[in-house]
Amino acid sequence: MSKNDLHFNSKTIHGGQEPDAAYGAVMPPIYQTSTYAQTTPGGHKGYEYSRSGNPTRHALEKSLASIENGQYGLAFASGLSAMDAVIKLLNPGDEVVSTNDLYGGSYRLFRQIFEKYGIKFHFVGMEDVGRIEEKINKKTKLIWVETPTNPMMNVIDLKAVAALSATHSLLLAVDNTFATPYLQRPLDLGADIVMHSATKYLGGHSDVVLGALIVKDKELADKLFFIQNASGAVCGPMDSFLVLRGIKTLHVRMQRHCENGRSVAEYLVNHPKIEKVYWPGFSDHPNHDIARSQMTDFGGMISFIPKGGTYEDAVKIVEKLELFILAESLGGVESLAGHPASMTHASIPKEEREKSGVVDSLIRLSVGIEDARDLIADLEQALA
Ligand code: P1T
Repeated sequence: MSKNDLHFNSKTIHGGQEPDAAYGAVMPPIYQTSTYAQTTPGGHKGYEYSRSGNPTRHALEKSLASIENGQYGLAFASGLSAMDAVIKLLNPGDEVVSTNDLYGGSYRLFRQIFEKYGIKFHFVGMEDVGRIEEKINKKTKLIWVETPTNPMMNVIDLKAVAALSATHSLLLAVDNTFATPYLQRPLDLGADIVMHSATKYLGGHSDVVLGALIVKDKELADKLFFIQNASGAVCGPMDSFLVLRGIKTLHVRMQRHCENGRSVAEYLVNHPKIEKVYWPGFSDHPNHDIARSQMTDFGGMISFIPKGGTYEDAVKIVEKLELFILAESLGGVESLAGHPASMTHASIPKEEREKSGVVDSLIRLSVGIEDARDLIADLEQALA
């Protein structure tokens, strides 16, 4: 039986995994070593230096490839360092078309690091795929998509973007952090590269920072492996172990995140003090049909705006929440609340961020896997 032919809920546990060769350990040992003994120069057992390769990281990389239906997985020190490796595929003068609504740190990496090296970024609302085409010219090399977007929960039609990308012979990279492969598998829809902040749902327990890339194509994988080793932003063995352990329960956690997400979204949308709730599971969400067709459920990320909301109103609510912890990040077992304008998206200029809807009164929730009744009770008291 090939472990790569298993159903998703088995691949999370077995995909790419074998008991450890030395003693049959079912979980790979944390190979906490920087280097490996050689019998003669070049005479080693497959590993020579832990920046280039480490057995614990390798076990994680094989799991990542398996759950995203890819061939090659690469694990990095953080989500941003995984993105950094993708942009290093490009050369000065190249152009990128990116989602306009995306994690503030991704925007900062593009604008404040890579623009200095002569790479140009266009930010467009990709709900209308035609807007991407308007920005494509001879210098365009890459389309960068985040879907669902952080924090506005727009859903982008990956098949349509992949078709456009193929027509123009571009690379298509998809940040699959919010959805995870439990909900959507971009490589199956035509993407070339899947990226994760594994810090979030893949790790799942708010105890590790790690990033990932997954690809199918050998030539592309080789270029990325070269950058991973040459630039050196690798994750350590302990962090690799933690994410590998997290992935083993991804499917059960995601199921509950989705159920609780639905309960919280439906509670909020019926609340008299709430102006607007952004969650792709609502039938009147502008991209609901695409969400239904490319995702298996709608996830546990929700943003909302209180009625007549100001910056102060939003701050008052997040400060009053008790079970929802006010914190950056998302995707852990515990529920978190965030204020994007002052936290995760503060590095995007106000004018730019408001164009995509990230107003001062917006609140973002990462709905955890607690009992939904307790989460709703917490929101009830905070909104009272
Ligand atoms: O934090 P890091 O592991 O480097 O990943 C960056 C990143 C990339 N892409 C998306 C969609 C993300 O949400 C993130 C990190 N986001 C947060 C910390 C946040 O609270 O939104």
